[in-house]
Amino acid sequence: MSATRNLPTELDAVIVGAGFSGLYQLYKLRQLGMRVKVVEAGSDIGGTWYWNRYPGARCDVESMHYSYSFDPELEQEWEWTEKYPSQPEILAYIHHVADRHDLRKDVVLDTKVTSAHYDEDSALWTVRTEDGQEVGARYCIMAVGCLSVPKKPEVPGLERFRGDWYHTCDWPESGVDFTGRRVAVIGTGSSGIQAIPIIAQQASELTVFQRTPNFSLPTFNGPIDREMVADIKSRYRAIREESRQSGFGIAIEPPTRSALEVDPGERHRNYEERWQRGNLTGVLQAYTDLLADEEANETAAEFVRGKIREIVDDPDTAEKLCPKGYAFGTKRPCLDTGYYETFNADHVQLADLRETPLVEITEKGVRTSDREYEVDSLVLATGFDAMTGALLNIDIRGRGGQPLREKWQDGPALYLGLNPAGFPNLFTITGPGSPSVLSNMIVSIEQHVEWITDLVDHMRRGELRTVEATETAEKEWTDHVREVGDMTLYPKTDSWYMGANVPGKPRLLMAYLGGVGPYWQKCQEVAANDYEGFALSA
Ligand code: N01
Repeated sequence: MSATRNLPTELDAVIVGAGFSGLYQLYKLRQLGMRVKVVEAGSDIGGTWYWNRYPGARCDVESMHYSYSFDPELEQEWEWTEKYPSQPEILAYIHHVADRHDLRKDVVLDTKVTSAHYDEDSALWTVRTEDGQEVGARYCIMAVGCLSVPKKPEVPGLERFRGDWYHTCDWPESGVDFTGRRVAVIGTGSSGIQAIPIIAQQASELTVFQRTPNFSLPTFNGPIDREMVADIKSRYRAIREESRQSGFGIAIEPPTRSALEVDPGERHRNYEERWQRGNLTGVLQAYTDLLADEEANETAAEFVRGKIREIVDDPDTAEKLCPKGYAFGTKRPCLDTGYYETFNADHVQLADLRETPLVEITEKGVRTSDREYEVDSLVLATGFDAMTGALLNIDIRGRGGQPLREKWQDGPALYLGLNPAGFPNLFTITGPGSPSVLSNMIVSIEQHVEWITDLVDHMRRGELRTVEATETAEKEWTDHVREVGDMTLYPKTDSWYMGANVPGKPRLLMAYLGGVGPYWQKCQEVAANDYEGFALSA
């Protein structure tokens, strides 16, 4: 635990959020000898992995690739136990890193940042917290996470419900035992799909309320393969570097052929072999055009549907679970352990909200257009106000007092996904306009933190006071992000990547699809060219 909940009144930098990104940023800025604190709303460190404690929570990047690379001894010493790391194991890892580098002493917990205002005369940020504290700092770094503001379903009545209810991303630390209870789960994204099989093992009855069926692939999770671990550890440096240069932040052999130039039999065998790998990139990266061409995509989508029809006994349920009408991969695909199989159990039923929409939550349960489902417990797996939600929840004001909310009313605009013009010395880690959620997050986090740290070091050495993106650079980059996105199928699908899950939110692709490697190269070029596109002043 941190020593105190009190912030000093002056710092060199304030970091908001104590997840993977905030903790690493603290480590790096402390190396520069700066006075830094991390301010965290939660009661402990861990960010996403602190809050998302729902049953079955697990990362869908393999353990050996979902860890920091900055500490070579740590990566040799740490032993993951499973192919995919569970939430408790990732949290234990984060705690281990914090202890190893004595990070906790500079983390202020249970303290929510409510505003960050820039003062042009002093060139300082004033950061205020819900409990009335105020701190001035040269730099303000938003490490607030991309998926940290929960979204509830837009239906009335939750306050009337007499049973107990939970959102997957704010789960009780003591856990929940559903034994003998009638449970409803609303939402079939990654969180719902991971939680449902575990809840089904406990509940006496489980009803899954599905609006949009999702594509989900099996993890084939299990004890980690020790030979593979030894092999990776023997060449970790090279693998990390390859990941940094790759498309999605995980080194894989890139595809070379179109799905449409391959004979259907061979294509099926290829998909089958990749399905058995139990990862996200296998099937999705089988061919060059799966995320760019509808016809090519349909071959993979139909392969997955075939699997669903094989696994689920009841043909009617299987058909309802089959995703249709959008391209495979353009809504975040899921990895599961026994998800489709769960629907073969007699006490599990699927309520298709496309046929009978959700109307309200009642005192006793959930009402759809055709009936009321009485339940004891309700689980909301309804997702997040992604990418911009956590930033816009804070009253951030830049030059001339301009609110970030006003600047972004038509959607987020930042240069390189790192800094919005008009907001000097404010940085976002894995912000909109960077590869972010369309990459292995830890790889992208490390890139951003290191780039920001180098820039701050450059500023200090040159006795410079402010750095901010120019309007021109910001516009060119934002246009580029959109153009690259438009070359893919992503913008055609209503997804949280597009902001489409939150009513009224501007609809645009918020992550950069140009690839982790090319993006990183661009960031390095910008730095090498005297921070081209940024205005630096003394
Ligand atoms: O949220 P989601 P999530 N009525 O937005 C439904 C990461 N993550 O928490 O699709 C009825 O994906 C909504 O339906 P629809 C990962 O990046 C990673 O599951 O909008 N239904 C959808 O089914 C992931 O993508 C991991 O039609 C409503 C569901 O709720 C991201 O977090 C694990 C509704 C929300 O799905 C978010 O995942 C978990 C309404 N009014 C999460 N509103 C791993 O690493 C929403 N829904 C494995």
